[in-house]
Amino acid sequence: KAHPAETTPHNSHNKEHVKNDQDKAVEKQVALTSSRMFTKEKETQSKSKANSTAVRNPGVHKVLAMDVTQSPRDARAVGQFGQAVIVSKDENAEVKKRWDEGHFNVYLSDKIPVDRALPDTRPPSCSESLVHNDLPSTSVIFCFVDEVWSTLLRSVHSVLNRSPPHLLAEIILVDDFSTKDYLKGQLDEYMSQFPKVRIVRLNERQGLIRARLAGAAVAKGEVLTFLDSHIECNVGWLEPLLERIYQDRKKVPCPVIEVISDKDMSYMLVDNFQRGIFKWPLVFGWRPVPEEQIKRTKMTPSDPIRCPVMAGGLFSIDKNYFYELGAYDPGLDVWGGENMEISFKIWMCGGEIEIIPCSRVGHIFRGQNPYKFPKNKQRTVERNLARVAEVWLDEYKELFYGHGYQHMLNKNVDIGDLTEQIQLRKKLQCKSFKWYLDNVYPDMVAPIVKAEGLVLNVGFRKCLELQNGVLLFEVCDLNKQHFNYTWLGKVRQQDLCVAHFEQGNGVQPCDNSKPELRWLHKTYKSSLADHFIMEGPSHQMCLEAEPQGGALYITSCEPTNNFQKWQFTHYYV
Ligand code: LR7
Ligand code: MN
Repeated sequence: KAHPAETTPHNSHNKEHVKNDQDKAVEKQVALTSSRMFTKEKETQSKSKANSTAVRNPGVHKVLAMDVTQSPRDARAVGQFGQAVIVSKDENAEVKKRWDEGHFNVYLSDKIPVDRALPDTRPPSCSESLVHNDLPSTSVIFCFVDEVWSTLLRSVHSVLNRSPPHLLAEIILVDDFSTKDYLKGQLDEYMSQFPKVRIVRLNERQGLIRARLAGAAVAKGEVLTFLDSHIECNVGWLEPLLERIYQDRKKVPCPVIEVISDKDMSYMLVDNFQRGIFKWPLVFGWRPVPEEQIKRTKMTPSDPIRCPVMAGGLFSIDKNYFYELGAYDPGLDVWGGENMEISFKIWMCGGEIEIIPCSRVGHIFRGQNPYKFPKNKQRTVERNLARVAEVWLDEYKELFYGHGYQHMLNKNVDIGDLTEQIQLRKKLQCKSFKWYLDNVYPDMVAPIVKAEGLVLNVGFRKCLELQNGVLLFEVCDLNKQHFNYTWLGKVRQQDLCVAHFEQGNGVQPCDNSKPELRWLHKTYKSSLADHFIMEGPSHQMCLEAEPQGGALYITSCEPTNNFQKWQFTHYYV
């Protein structure tokens, strides 16, 4: 399918749009910077239209820095240009009182103009970089539950004021069943002055994932841009994102997420070359791009940054591509994990996630969610993550469960039906998680097992062996005594696992939900580090080789007993 921008003539989506002064100013600026190049550009483009992935020509006009707030309405108001605001001592009680409404300084937010100016924090070359005239239009989707009034307004105004009108199809506010009255009639009334703003109301709490899906379902723009409801888009934020999608519809660009202080509401610049990553068990984090890579690829501060995982809240995506990818797993509840899901899906199924340094958006980072979770927060998030792990992680899902989510494998934990998600991955012929690690996130250390090789007894230098489904203790022989020590504590040879002895002959078919196959070894930080410890209901027991060297038995643990000490040939953690 062709890119929407190729089939839709410039501005056709925008028929009803009434021209205002800002529009005219934009047109003038575009005309000035591109009048001569435009015809030529059009010709060359039509030649390459057949192939939508072909790298396009550079753009034709400079990014529009059409920021009306640069000469603010009220220059003396607090917080202008993203300055920190110090509240006087006698206001502290009020600050405290209102803090929990949003888990940030709500009192202060209410004092700062909803259209305050921001410092232009882009790398200097960004204002010179060129973008195309016929970029796709976007629907901006904010979903929110019980968002603070002034913050929600500031988010919306920042989009209205700093987006070229011809590229902003609409702003969709999805109210995820808020309980606050001001988010009803008062919000409708306020927003009615902006023809581009639409409000969608959900009649039960869906959580941010399904709320975003509800917004996307009614969006008219060619691109979807998702934003949190407590952000401020900075100068020139939109065009660099859309330009990237215009170049390649499978690119999913994210702005640099800058920090709006939860305490003094100041707008803070973040370090260059940061990318989104995850650590086990699927915990999102920021890490600098490896120094070596910056040098090798001669990266400059304005170059797009390939990003293994997105933070989740702020990105643009071609609408058709979003649906080709099956959008979000609608089985994800309330909050959490959807950023992992969409990131793995994008990379493994042929797309790319990038941070675009020329696009910058501030976000209020809060210590706590200011809204209630319909069910327990931890259980909601871990259920979401387990869904993602089951669908996308292949054999690496053991690393996820092995980092603190062992209990999720319990047969009575219900993570819902995954049939459709698994089918989708097949249908899209997505690559393996191993491919993702090797190609997208090669600096991630992810050994598939904790240890492997022979399992040698320190006291009596013989090894564990499985023979006809029985656990034996024999002269070491690498050909037949190779075991894995897995993230879930299994001592495994192919499909067989060493079992706690009371449970039979010491060997059982491996099954991650069986606690009787779990042995603590090595990572267990105690004097028993190299023992195989079997945890009983009230005590610990250890695997021991009989001093004469024939038999194995289970007995109470003794830290200094060498006949209870076992070593794998290789350890990876
Ligand atoms: O049930 C809900 N319904 C909603 O509509 C819960 C939340 N929401 C709304 C909420 O009002 C807000 O606008 O969804 C948006 C995101 O919720 P936040 O602001 O509580 O999330 P966060 O900023 O703490 O968390 C990050 O991770 C989330 C995981 O599900 C989402 O992906 C958020 O969008 C994401 N935020 C960012 O990426 C901003 C940068 C944070 C970082 C790192
Ligand atoms: Mn947020």
